[in-house]
Amino acid sequence: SLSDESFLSSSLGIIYSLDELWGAHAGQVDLAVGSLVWTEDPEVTWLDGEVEEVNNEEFKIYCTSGKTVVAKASNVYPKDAEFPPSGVDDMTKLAYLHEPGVLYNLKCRYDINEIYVNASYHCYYFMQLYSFSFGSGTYTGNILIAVNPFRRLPHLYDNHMMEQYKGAALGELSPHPFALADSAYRLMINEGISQSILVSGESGAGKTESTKMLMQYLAHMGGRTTTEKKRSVEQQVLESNPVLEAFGNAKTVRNNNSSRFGKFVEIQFDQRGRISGAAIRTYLLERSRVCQVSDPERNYHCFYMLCAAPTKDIEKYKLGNPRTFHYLNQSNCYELDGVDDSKEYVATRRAMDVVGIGSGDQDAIFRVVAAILHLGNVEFAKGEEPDSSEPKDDKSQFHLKTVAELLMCDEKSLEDSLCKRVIMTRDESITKCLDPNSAAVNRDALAKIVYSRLFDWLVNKINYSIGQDPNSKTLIGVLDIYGFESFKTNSFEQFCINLTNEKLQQHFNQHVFKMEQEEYTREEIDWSYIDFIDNQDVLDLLEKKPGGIIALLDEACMFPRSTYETFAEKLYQTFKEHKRFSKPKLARTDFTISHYAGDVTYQTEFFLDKNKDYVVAEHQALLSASRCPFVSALFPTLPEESSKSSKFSSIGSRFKQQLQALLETLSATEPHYIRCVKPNNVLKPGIFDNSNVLHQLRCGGVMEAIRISCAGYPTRKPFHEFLTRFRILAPNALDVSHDEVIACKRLLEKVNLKGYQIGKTKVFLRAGQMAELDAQRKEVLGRSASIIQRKVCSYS
Ligand code: AOV
Ligand code: MG
Repeated sequence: SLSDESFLSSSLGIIYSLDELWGAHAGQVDLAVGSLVWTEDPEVTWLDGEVEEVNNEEFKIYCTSGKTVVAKASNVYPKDAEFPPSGVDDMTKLAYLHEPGVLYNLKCRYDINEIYVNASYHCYYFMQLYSFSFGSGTYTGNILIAVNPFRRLPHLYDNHMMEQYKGAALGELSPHPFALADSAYRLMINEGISQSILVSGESGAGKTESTKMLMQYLAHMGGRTTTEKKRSVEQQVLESNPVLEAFGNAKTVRNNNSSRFGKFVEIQFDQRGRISGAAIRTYLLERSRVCQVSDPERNYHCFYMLCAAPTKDIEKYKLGNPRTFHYLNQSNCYELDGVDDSKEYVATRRAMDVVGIGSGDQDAIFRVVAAILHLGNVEFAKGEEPDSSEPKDDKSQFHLKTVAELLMCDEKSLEDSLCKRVIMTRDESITKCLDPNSAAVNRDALAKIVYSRLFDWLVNKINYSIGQDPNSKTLIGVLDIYGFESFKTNSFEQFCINLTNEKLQQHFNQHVFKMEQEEYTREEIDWSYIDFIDNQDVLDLLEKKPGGIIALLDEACMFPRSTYETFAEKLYQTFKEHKRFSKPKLARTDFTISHYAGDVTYQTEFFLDKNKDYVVAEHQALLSASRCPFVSALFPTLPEESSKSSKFSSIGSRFKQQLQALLETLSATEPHYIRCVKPNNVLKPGIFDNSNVLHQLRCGGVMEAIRISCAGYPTRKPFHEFLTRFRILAPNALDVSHDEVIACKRLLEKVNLKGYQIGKTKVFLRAGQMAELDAQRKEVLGRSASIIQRKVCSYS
C-alpha cells in the first residue's frame, strides 16, 4: 500500500550481516521446550515438530510424522503456531519468512487448488533512467509463484475472470497471471514505461500455459471493441501460439507439449493502449529431434498431424502410417493422451489462415514437412566403387524420388548431394564418395537444416503479417524460455540454456540488488552483501571475449585438428584457477561449472559439432535451384565467396549475441516475474513432492529473492493483529492508551527490541524479531500456565 511505500523510502534501515538476513535459527533465538519448529531432513526436506528437550546446542524434537530427531540449534527454525490452515496468498505475510515456511505455505495452498502465491519484494525505481524523470521511490515488485495443477481449473482462465482483474489493485484479488498482466498494462499506460514479464521454470512447470494466459489478458485489454471482420492484430498474436507449437513443440519425458525453443513476444501498443503491432523472437530450436527421437518421446507435433490429415492431403504427400517413417518410429510413442492429431491438423491450418499464411504457402510448408519424412526413409548401401554408397533398394529409391518431387528438385542432384562430397582445392574440385554411414549422417544434416529454415520462415512470416508499429512508444514483452537444466548428461544445449539463465539471473540481480545498492550508496548506508550474489564471474567464464568458454569453443571449431579431447584439455589449462570451474575427478573430457543454481557437469563430446552451423554447399546448391519458389527462398544464394566453402558459423556466439540483444530490450523495461513450479515428475494432479519443489525454488532464484525481502523488514503486521498476538507481553501498555500506534510503541519498548520500524498502519520487523517475540510470549504463557497449574493443585 501507499503508506508502506512512503514509509520505506523515508527510513532505510541498517543492513546486517548475511546470517541475519535469512530467518533466524535456534542458535540466534530462544526456542524453549514446547516450541513448534522446523528442522531440515535429508529425506523429506523439512520436518516439523515440537521441541521436547534442549541440551546446549542440541534439540530433541518430536515430529508430527511420529519420529523423534535430534538436531543442532543451527538447523532448528521456529514454526508459526498461528499459521492459517489454508496458507497465505503472499509470502511476505508469513510470520517467519524462511525456507520451510515458504515451502509449507505453497503446499497448503496447492492442497486447496490455490496454485498461485505472490512473493513481493521492495524495489527502488529511478525514473531518471528513462527520458523523463519523476524522482525515485519504492514500489512493491512482485514474483508470482505458479504451481502446475496438472488439471484444468475451469474458473481460472475464462473471460469472467479477466473482467474481474481489470483495473483491480495488485493484491486486492487473489494472485493470478491476469493480476500481473493487469498491473503491467496499467503501469505502461500510466507511466508510459515499457514492461516485461519473465516466465521461468523447469520443463513442464507451466511456462507456456502461463505465457498464453498473459497474452490472452493483454489481447483482451488492448483489443478493439469493434467486430471487425478483418483479422485483428490481437487475434493474430494469439493464433501465432498454435502455429509455433505445431512446429516447435514435441512430447518429451518431462512434458507432453514441450517447447523446444525459447520465445520472446513483444506486444506493441499505441498511445491509447491498443495493440498496434507485435514481434516474436525465437531462440535455439532443438534441431537434433528432427532425426533423432528417443523412446517414449515424439518428434515435432506437425509430423504426426500431417500423417493424420484428410485422405486427399495424405495422397498428395504420399504419406501414411507414422510407424512407417524412420524419423518417427525410433520411438514407440505416436499418440498423445487427449490429443487428436487430425483435429490438430485442421486447427493448425486454421491458425495459419489467421496469422496470414496463405493456402499456397501452407501447401508448400506441409510439402516440406512430408519431404523430410520421406528423406528419413532413404537408406544407403555400399556402392560399386570402394567406400561409396547408393540408395539401398527400391524402397529407398522411391522415397528419394518422392523427396525430389516434393522439394521440386532434380532427383540425380539430390542423390549426389547425399552420397558425394565435392572438395575444393586451390586449382580443382575433387568429388569424393561417401560411405553409407557418412551418407546417412549427411542425409540427417539436410533434414535438420531444412526444418530449421522452415521454422525460421514461419516466425518471419508471422512477424511480417502481424506487422510492427513504428510509432509505438511502449511495449509489453513476454518471455517464455527454458529454465535452468541439470541432467545426468549435459551437452551444448544445456550449456546454452544455463547461460541464458545466468544472464536472466543477473538481470534480476541488477534490477533488485544493484538498484538498491545505488540507493544505499546515496544514503551512505553500509551495504555489504552484494559481492556474494553477483554472478558476473560465471558469465565471464562462459562468454567473455576473448578467453571465455564460447570463445575457446569457436577457436576449436575453426582449427581443423581439434577434437573434443583437445578442447577439454584447453579448458582445463585455461581455467585451472577459476573458482567457478572444475575438472571432475576421474573425468577426462568433462567439466563442471558452479552456476548460481548449482553445479552442472557438462560432457564435451558433441560440443564442437553442435556449435558448428553451416549448410553443406551441395545442399545449398540443390535447394536454391528448386523449382518451388518457397523452397528456393529457404536457401537464398549467398554472395560468391562465402558459398564456396562450407563456412563455419558459431551457434554459441550467435546465441550469445541474441541474448545480449534480448537483455538490452529487457533492461529498458520494468520487469515482472512468474516462477513456475512443477510439483511432481509424474505429471499428475494432487501430488506435491517437497524435495522436488524445494529444488526448483532454490534454482529458480525464488529463495534468493525472498532473501532480499529479508534484507529489509520481512515481517509486517497490522497494528491490531500485532497487539492481539503480543498484548500479553505488556498488558499495561494497552491500558494507558486506546491509540494502537502508541500501544505498539510501548509494547516494543517494553520487550526491548531494536531496529524495527513503525509504519502508518503496520509494525515492520526485522528478520528473526518475530521469533524473538514469540519466544517471549511462549515463556509468559508457560509461566501463567504453571501459575494456574499451581493454583489448581493448591485447591485440591
Ligand atoms: P513449460 O512450457 O514450462 O514446459 P507447459 O506450459 O507446456 O510447460 O505445461 C505443461 C503441461 O502442464 C501443460 O500441457 C498442461 O497440461 C499443464 N499445465 C500447465 N499449467 C497449467 C495450468 N495453469 N492449468 C492447467 N494445466 C496446466 V517446456 O516448454 O517443456 O520447459 O520446454
Ligand atoms: Mg513451454
